[in-house]
Amino acid sequence: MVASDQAVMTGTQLDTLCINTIRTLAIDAVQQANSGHPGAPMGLAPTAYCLWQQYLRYDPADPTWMNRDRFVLSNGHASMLLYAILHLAEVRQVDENGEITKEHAVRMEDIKRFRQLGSRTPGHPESHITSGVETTTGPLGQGVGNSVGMAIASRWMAATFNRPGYEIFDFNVYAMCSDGDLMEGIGGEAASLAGHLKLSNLCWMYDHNSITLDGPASWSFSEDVATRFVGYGWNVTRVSDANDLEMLGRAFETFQKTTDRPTLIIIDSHIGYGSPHKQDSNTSHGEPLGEEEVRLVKKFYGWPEDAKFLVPEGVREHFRDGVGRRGREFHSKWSKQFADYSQKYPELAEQLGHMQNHELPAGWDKNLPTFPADAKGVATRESSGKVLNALAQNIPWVIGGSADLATSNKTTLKFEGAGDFRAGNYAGRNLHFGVREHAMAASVNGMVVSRLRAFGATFFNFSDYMRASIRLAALMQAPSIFIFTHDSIGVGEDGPTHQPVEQLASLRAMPNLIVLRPGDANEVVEAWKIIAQLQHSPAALVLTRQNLPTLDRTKYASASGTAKGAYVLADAPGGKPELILLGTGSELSLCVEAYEKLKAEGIKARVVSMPSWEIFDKQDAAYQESVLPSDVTARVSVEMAATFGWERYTGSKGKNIGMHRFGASAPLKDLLKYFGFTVEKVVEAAHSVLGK
Ligand SMILES: Cc1ncc(C[n+]2csc(CCOP(=O)(O)OP(=O)(O)O)c2C)c(N)n1
Ligand SMILES: [Mg+2]
Repeated sequence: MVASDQAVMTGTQLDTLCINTIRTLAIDAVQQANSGHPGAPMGLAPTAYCLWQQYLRYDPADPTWMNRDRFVLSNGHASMLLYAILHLAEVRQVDENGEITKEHAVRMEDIKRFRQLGSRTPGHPESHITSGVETTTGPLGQGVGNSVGMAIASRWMAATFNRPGYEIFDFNVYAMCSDGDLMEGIGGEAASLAGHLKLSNLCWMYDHNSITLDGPASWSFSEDVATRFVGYGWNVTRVSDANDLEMLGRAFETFQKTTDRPTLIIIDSHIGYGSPHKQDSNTSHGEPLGEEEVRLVKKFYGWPEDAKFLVPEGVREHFRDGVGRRGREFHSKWSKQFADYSQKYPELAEQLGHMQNHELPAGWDKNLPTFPADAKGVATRESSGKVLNALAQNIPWVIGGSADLATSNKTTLKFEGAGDFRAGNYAGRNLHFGVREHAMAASVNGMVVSRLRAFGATFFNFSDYMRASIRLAALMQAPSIFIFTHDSIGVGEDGPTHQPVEQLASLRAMPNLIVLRPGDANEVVEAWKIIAQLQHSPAALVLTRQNLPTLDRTKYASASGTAKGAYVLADAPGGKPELILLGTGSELSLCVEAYEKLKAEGIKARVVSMPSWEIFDKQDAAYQESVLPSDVTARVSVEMAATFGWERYTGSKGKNIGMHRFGASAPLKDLLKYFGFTVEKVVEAAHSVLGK
């Protein structure tokens, strides 16, 4: 081992003590849980300590402070690093109502119960569980993706809310990441986007420890990361010894002085620093050290070998005196300024208040369009674009864009002043994500946890590229908005590579995601109203490319039923059907046509429009029974997608018309016929379930 490996360099003894406290807390927690990764926290402790103690503008007494710097642990497997820091910095827990409690977010008992049921220290950081955790991480690459969205949010909020003499927003975003984060495609997409947007408020700290789970990183990762990031337009700097606090400090200062580019700090570190037996071996390091090794490591750190979960005297005080005091000072200065600002700009302050709580401003639903009955109709992507434009005018913090398909997705905000978000024009509300679906979704999540209502759009088929980020939005209860158009074989000539089949079923299987597939323009309006009001769930809005008739709502039920997820659109006389047709999206009008035919035949049919399974499933049993009476077992669902799951609503005696293979490249009308999405086929299925 070289000399510099022996101890924390250039700091005081107290610095060393604090750093080794972080390390040993991580070691002990992982050992006690008999599960987790101690190595990364050990190697990264000096970096995290240096950042939090000296540079991060963060008030542990208020983890909801709007202008706090953000710290993201993208290498979420190093969760104990974050928990130890949150514990030592005494970050407070915030309750479900957004109120700050007297409790610490991570108490010693939580550290002792690392990875146990109900603790605030789950295996990977989860932002809805532990205050101070800015975003949920673990799937590598997501956190760095989120950090780009947070940096966008900081820039947008500054450009939108700051006023001369009132720098209300100028927060920086720091993301720690590992080899895995930079190997992942999303890491590259996110870095490319951040460089393009010149987000100089963004700093990634790359733990260059030359090792991954399977063995040396060189087995699978040999590119020149520095050169790659220079190519992305980043400022790249290097800290050749992760234990050198002075060098780390200089790197953070370089970041803070850089005003035209994001900064990557490459930090050369040793995994499991201080664990000589492990660090040279190729065995997995993602596991507890073992009791014997723990003792050796503690000895190496000059720690009492038998002490467990030890926080030596002076350590907490030192944190209070460092990040605690600095944070309090920054925050109180800011609060004074914000009080003045609120006097001078009450409207803006009010907006920020709503934003902070994911609340809607008064008049959020004014001027929403309504669509007259029209047999030729309009594509739901088209009506959605109109509603989105109205909503975004009413809710000034709705921003977003598409992954290079804005013209197709109809997501462009066209009203006066909407503008484009670009390097140099950070007030713009139209984001251009480029062909980077995954980073788009992750950065939308980053904006949403920064309290914007951000949206991202692409073709429905490419939702697969975003799935990992959609899942995290759902898990962390972030009301991100995902807009998907071209939702079926209705795409036509582009063919099966572009025609979604299984995406609806797969998104419906995701907990806490609200999937909405409105059946006509007026259902689109209602769907958007639902989305606007979501506070703890993301939404996937699934829309057509092709025109759909706008149903005559004087003849059929009002689209307001959409609010219940499913509703009776057309009914049998006396509300006593013998048959139920269920449809969503573009197949709704097909059900209506079939209904009219069946009616003419004297068959008592009902049409149920079912734009959202999730919302319908939340209704009480009486409502569900009123829509789908259990004694009516003759049921047919129609949806141009995999039928997987529809049995739940159509039962064992029902029939499901849908897609049982990939689509094909052909004009839409030929596909509809070929795959059986015709009135005749629906009528035929109806006869069959009725035994006629
Ligand atoms: C998307 C994803 N794939 C795989 C994993 C499982 N995993 C956890 S850590 C890790 C790699 C560890 O190597 P590195 O990223 O260099 O982190 P280090 O061990 O050096 O801290 C892997 C593959 C994951 N968390 N996320
Ligand atoms: Mg590594």
